[in-house]
Amino acid sequence: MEKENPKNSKKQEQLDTHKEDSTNKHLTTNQGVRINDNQHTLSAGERGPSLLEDFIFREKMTHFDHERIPERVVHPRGSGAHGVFEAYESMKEFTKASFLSEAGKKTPVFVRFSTVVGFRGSTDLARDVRGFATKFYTDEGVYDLVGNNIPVFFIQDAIKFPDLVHSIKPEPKHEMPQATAAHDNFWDFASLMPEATHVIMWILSGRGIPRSYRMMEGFGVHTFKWINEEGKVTFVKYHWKPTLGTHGVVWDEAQKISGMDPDFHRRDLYEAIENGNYPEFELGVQIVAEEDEHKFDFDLLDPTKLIPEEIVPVKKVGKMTLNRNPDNFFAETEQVAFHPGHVVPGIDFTNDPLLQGRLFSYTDTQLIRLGGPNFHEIPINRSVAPVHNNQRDGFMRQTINKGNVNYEPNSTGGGCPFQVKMKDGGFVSHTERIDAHKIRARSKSFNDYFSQATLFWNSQTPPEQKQITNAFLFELGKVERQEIQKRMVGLLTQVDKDLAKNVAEGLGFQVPDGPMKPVQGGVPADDDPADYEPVNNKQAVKEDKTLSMDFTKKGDITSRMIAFLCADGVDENSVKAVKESLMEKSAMVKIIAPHGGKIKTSGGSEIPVDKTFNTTGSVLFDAVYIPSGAGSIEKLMESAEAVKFLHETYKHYKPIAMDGDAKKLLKATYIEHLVESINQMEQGVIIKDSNSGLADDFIKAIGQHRFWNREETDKIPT
Ligand code: HDE
Repeated sequence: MEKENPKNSKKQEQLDTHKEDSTNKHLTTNQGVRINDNQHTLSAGERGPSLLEDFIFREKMTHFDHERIPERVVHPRGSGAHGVFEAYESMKEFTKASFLSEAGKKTPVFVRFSTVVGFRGSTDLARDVRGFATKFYTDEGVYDLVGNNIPVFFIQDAIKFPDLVHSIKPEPKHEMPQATAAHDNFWDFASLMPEATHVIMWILSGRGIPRSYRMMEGFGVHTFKWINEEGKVTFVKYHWKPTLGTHGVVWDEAQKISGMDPDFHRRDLYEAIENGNYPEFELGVQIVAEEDEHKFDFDLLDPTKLIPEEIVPVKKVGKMTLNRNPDNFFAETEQVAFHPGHVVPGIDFTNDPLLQGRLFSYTDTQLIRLGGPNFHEIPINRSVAPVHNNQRDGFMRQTINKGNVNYEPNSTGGGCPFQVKMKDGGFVSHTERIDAHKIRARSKSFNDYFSQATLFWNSQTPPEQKQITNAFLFELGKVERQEIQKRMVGLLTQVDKDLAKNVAEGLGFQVPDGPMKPVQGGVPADDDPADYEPVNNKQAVKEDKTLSMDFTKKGDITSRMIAFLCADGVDENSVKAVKESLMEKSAMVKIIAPHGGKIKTSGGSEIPVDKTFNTTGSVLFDAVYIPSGAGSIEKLMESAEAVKFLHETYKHYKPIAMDGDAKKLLKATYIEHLVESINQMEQGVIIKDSNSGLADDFIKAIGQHRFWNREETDKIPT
């Protein structure tokens, strides 16, 4: 892989000027006064009271007392990385945006991935939408693409956002539960907002519990406008496609990871970058000519709909490589301020009522979160394009504006800074003609709530459908009021009859005939409820394979975590041969053993142990390998933890490889009878000698990610 030099960018130079390095430096106060005692408060005698005049103590404590800033009201838990975006070809035909103007053009970026609901310290593996926000430091100013890992949203109008977020956050009475939608308030809201049904299908699929931030897609969600030099408009939908493919974990795993390593995604991103396995995402766009705006079965302005790739393919326009971890989490990842309204010439908004509301909300929220109007001056937020205007003052102003002129037009300042002449570029809004009444209403073209939910359902493989059904049983099973469960299942009857039936049966009631009329929610008081009747089966495309995660790119095992279960007496060659083959393919190998320190091999050499059964578990790995060695296998057979490791790996559909006699370990498990009769390659359990092609088969199996065709996984206790 050709590695980008992480230091090589204008943004990097700008950030470097703000960096502090205390190597070989004295400790000082914030005023630069050197401190010679950082252990004792100034006091009247050794046993006497502290003195108010101790400015060193007061300054240190005051700063500490003010360390926290309000967390984001949504997306508080996140992880960031620096990188570079490189355009594949000129997109000038469609947009004058300079970062897309020529092949090979590079633009520095900062990305923040996040969960939406959980607080800042919550688990990464919550079932949730993931934020995928990218700041492009373009030579024409900052462009923020503030997207999610799911292409559709819960609601159609921004005015419902506070209700949505209130309903999904912990309940106000007791602030429970944390980082989950599985409670009455959310499902009450969702069951009264049929437009949320589509996004719910996505969240309850593997997309809601990604394997890694590096292995999820990103979407701009709304339709945006691109504008070229001639002022011609084209509609676009943005996609980020991870080069490692799109992968998820299963729910049992997610819950266990949350206990074992709540920082799982943060750690994965950080370590991958430190190890040089730079995450890569290709930027794609679905391009729709302006004159085709109305040719779809849904409204392009409706953020609860996607354009099936079957109709409009995704054109790849560039690649983003994340190649550097932030130096300081707070300064960079916490203080970064995204805003869908940060656009550059060549990019414009559509009238999507959700997007329009977002254009207000993001600056507003930064004002409280970052404490004033100068957040654009925080190093991570600074544009690399020069900033000149007459905005002045405010909390924490950093820029020292020279001169006596802070208004325009002016004569004493030579008219500077002056407006850009049309011929010299600058941002020009699309001169869209609007001729309308001022009303509070939604276009009827937004009313089809279910057919894309059905499209999504139909596009899933049977194991994926089973996961979604189980996820409904978990989420709705946590709901205490049966009328809410029933109302939700009523909506599911519009998506798929079998899904509704299976969920109803699992919850213990008869499937309702159909959706119940929204009681109060969803329907403005003096509107005709008939207007809100769902219109099903409008969507012409009935199935789209790109909606299934099973369709994703496979085969690349870069950075996959492989556990080697070993104990004293392991065969050194059996470890070495497979480890080398895996590492050649850039996978990461960890030796897991019953005790720490080193294990003795059958030949008398020693192998350092990376983790013990006390400090790790199968859920933190992508696959497991059992090297041979009679002594080692005997000890593992006696270890309940080793047996559990294997059970879980099988239950979670992950590849297992065993070198020759290591298969004796199966005798201590519940899976022996399952493994005996299977086709090894088809079900990802490879038992052969390490010198007869085991590593190659194992690598192929890991590249498949999961083996959903395994049998009786429900019956395996873990
Ligand atoms: Fe956001 N959203 N959002 N959102 N959003 C915020 O802004 C909001 C929506 C998204 O890593 C907040 O700086 C409204 C859709 C991401 O810092 C806030 C509406 C999409 C992030 C806000 C939406 C997003 C945010 C909270 C409905 C996908 C995290 C802190 C009208 C396209 C960015 C902040 C980061 C954050 C408002 C809907 C993505 C309150 C009002 C749709 C990735 O301003």
